[in-house]
Amino acid sequence: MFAPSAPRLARDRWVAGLAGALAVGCLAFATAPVVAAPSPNRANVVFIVADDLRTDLGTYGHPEALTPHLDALARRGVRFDRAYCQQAVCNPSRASVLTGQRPDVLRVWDLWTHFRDTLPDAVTLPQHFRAHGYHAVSLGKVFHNQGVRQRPTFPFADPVSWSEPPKFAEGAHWQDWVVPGQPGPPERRGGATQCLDVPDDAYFDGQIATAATRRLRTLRDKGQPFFLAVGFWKPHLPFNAPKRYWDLYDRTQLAPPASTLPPEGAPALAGHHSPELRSYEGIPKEGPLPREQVAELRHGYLAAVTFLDAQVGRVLAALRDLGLEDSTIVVFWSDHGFHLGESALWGKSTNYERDTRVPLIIAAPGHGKAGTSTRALVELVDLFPTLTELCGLPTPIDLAGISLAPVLRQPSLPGKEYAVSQHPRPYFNGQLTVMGYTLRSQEHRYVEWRSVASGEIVAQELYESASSAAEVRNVIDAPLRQSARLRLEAAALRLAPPLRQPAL
Ligand SMILES: [Ca+2]
Repeated sequence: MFAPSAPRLARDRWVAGLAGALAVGCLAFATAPVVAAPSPNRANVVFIVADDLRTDLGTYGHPEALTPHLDALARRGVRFDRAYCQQAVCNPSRASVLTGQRPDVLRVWDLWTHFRDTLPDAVTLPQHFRAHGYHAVSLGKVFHNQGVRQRPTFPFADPVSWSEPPKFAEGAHWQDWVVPGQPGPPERRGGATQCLDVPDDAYFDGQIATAATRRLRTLRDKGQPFFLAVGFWKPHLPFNAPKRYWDLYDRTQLAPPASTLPPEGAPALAGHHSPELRSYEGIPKEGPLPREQVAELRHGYLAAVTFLDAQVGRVLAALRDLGLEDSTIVVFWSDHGFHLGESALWGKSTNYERDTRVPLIIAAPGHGKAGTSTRALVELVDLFPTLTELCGLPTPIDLAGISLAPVLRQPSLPGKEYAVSQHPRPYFNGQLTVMGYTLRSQEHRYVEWRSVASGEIVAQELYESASSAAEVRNVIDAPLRQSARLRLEAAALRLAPPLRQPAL
C-alpha cells in the first residue's frame, strides 16, 4: 500500500480540512450515503477527461498542435505543467482518480479488474457529490470503457456513482469507426487511422459533445447543482477524425519522433513491444514501422487531438451561452500520456515522462488568477480533495491526495516532493511478476522495479533533470549520483511499501 506522498503544500490546511470532515461526520466509506438537501448556490462541476492525451496542446508550448479551445480554457484557468497520473493505462488511472486512491490500495493494475471487487464500499468522486445534493451525470468514457467481450462483476461505468444511467460508456475503441455506406459499427478491428469527410457526430466524441451541450441546458433549468462528467474517447487509437481536422496539418512538415532509441542503460522490462498499436490492421507485428507509417500515425494523433479540442470547445461554448461559466468549475485532464515512436515505444504503459505526465487545467471562478500556470508537482489523485474543497463539500478522511486549492491561489508553490506512478510487468495478462514504481521530483525521475514475490529490487533507473528529453541515459550507477540514489531509494520505500501477498 502507499502512504500519502509527502506534501509540501497546505499541510496545515489539510489537517484542518480533516478535522472539518470529521466534525461533520461525512466519511468516504459510509455505506449508505445520506442525500443532503440541494444547495443551489454551490458551484457546478464540468469534469472533462481525454483518453491517451499527452501534453500536445498549444497552451503547453507544443509547436504543431492546434488546440484553440483548450488554449482558451487555459487562459481563463490555471494550467498545471507538472501533473502526473498514478498508472499510465486507462482503468487503473481512472479508478484511482475517481476513488481518490492509489492503484496498490485499489489493487487495480489492469484493464479487467473492477475496483468494486476489491473495495466494494468505495464512495467515488461523483457519488460523493451526489450524496451532497448534486445531480451527477456521466457522458462518455469516464470510468474505463467496458469492451464488447468483457463481463465484469459490476458495470465499469459504475451506475451507483451517478444520478442517472451513464451514456456512451461502453464499447471497444475499434468500434469508433465509420464503415462507408453502412450504419453501425464495424464487426471487427480495422486500421489504426481513419480520414473520411464525415461530420463530427460520425464518431463517438461528436455524439458525446452534442449530448453534453443538450444536457447542460436541462441541468441549468433543473436548478440543482450538477456534476457533469464528459469523457472523450480521443485521441486514443484508432486515430480517427473527420478529414477537415487532418487537413489542418501538412504531414511533410511534421517533426519525426525526437529520439527513437530506448534510454541508454535502461533495463529491457522498462519498455514493451507496442502490442496495442500492433493489434491494428496494417501495422507490422514486430520491428520498426516504415517511415511513412510513422508520419501518418503522428499526423493522425494530431488530427484526433484537434478533433477532441473542437468537441471540448462545443461544450465550453454551451456553458458560456447558457450563462453558466461563472458558476461552474471546469476541470480538464487526461488519464495518462502516450508515446508516438519516441524511445522505440508506441502507446502507454511505461513509467517514463511521456506516459506519466498529463495535461491538467482547472478553471474555477474565484479561485486563482486566470491565465496562470504552475510548475508545482501534483498528482491526479489530488483531484478528488481539490473539488470537494472548491465546492465546499466535506473531504473524505481517507483520500490519498491533497487539495490543489492552495496552488490555484498561489501557483508559485512547489507542490509535492514526489509524484508517484507505477506500472506492472508483464505488460498485460499473465501473472504479475514485477511492479515498477517511479518517483518524479523537481530534479529527477527514479524508477524502481521490484519482484512481487520477494520485494527485492530487480532493476533501477535514474534520469537527470526530469523531462522527457532527459530520459536518454540511465545514470543510476554514476558515482556522482549515489547520494541522490540513496535518497530516492528511501523515499520509494516510504511512499510505495512492498505489496501484500498474493499480488493477484
Ligand atoms: Ca487511456
